Amino acid sequence: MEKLPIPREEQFKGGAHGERVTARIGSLLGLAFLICFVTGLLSHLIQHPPEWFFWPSRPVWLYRLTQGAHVISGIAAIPLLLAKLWSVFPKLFERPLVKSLPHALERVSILVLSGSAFFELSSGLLNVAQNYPWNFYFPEVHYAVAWVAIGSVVVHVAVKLPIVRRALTRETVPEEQPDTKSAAQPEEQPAKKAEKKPVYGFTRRGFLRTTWIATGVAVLSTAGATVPWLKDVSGLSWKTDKGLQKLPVNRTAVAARVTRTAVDPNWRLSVVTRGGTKQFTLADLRVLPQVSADLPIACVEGWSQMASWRGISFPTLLRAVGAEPGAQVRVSSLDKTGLYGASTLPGEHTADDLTLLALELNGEVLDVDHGYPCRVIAPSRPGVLQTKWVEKLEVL
Ligand SMILES: Nc1nc2c(c(=O)[nH]1)N[C@H]1C(S)=C(S)[C@@H](COP(=O)(O)O)O[C@H]1N2
Ligand SMILES: [Mo]
Repeated sequence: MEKLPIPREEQFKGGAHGERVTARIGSLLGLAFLICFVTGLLSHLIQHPPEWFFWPSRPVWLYRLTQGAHVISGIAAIPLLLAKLWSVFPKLFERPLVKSLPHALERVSILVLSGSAFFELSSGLLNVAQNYPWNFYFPEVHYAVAWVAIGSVVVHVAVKLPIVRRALTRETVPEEQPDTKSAAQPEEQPAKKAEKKPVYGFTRRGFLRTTWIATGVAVLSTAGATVPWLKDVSGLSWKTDKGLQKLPVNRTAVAARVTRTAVDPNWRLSVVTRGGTKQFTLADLRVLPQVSADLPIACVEGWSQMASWRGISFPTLLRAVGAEPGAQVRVSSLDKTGLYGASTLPGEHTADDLTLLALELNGEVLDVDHGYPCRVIAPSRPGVLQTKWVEKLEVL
């Protein structure tokens, strides 16, 4: 069989390839990755807090903001990554394959970088689509590979810094007017006059513009999952407010296998303190002082939405059992089969009057899918920690 000819690097002409394009797109991609990494790390720390970690309970939308930034920067990074890979695609056909040891290391590092970046973006995307075609526990792997990705980004940026600087300076300071800042400029190689390329496909500007537009469209069409005023724009948004009681349901009572236990008239809330255990019926809870609060659910799976909640504030509840607000509280659910059947409220949150054991949502008694008979709703917390179908609180 005849072999297909392998293309040569020089055969790729046109504006899509070249260091100026790569550097421009790369800078934005780097920024997107940085935002994604920092916000992802924050989310991880909130869910697995080490001793030294502190996360405030106010403003109530703080976690919603950081998680929204995580999803949006991740979505934006997808077209940017594809465009950047295409801009450097010819380098794949660079020959000889390996010129020297540093060159070999560089190529391997780029392989690791693209692989981990691609993995992070695609696994994140599948996660928001709530489609899990894998058999590993998503958050752990997504988190571990994030370190590989950010590490290789840092190495990559450090190695490419001279090229990036050269490419970006050439772009912003046209050769026609070298007098302006030239004194401050480091010595540059005489920049090659931009040669007129036989352009088929994209011009440089055209490719860049297409990249920015694709990125904008990707963001606008999905960001409505978390940005309220984009709800109507985002056709591809994965959650809407059409859900039960105007809030999406993340895991239903059927899925959590609590359909019977949640509506059992013998249900009691146990509150365990050092002094002993107190039990509350739903009627007992209803006669405690109730407060209302508008708080968002900000799901780590990429959607977030505001809702009106009503219930007993944690400080009130803790005082009712003789405990101090500000103590950590372990929350357990009737849901024993899932991964999110328990959570721990930090002291910062149990001292906050807006942290509720909610009985009502948007003016109605909680639907069983939203956590009836009662659930936790706390300000500035990831959705996974807003435990539904609560049966036990332990004051630690
Ligand atoms: N017991 C229990 N509580 C839970 C969950 C769960 O699976 N089990 N899912 C959590 C997640 S991931 C989210 S985003 C919120 C969603 O709340 P909602 O379904 O009422 O919108 O509930 C949280 N509480
Ligand atoms: Mo969630």
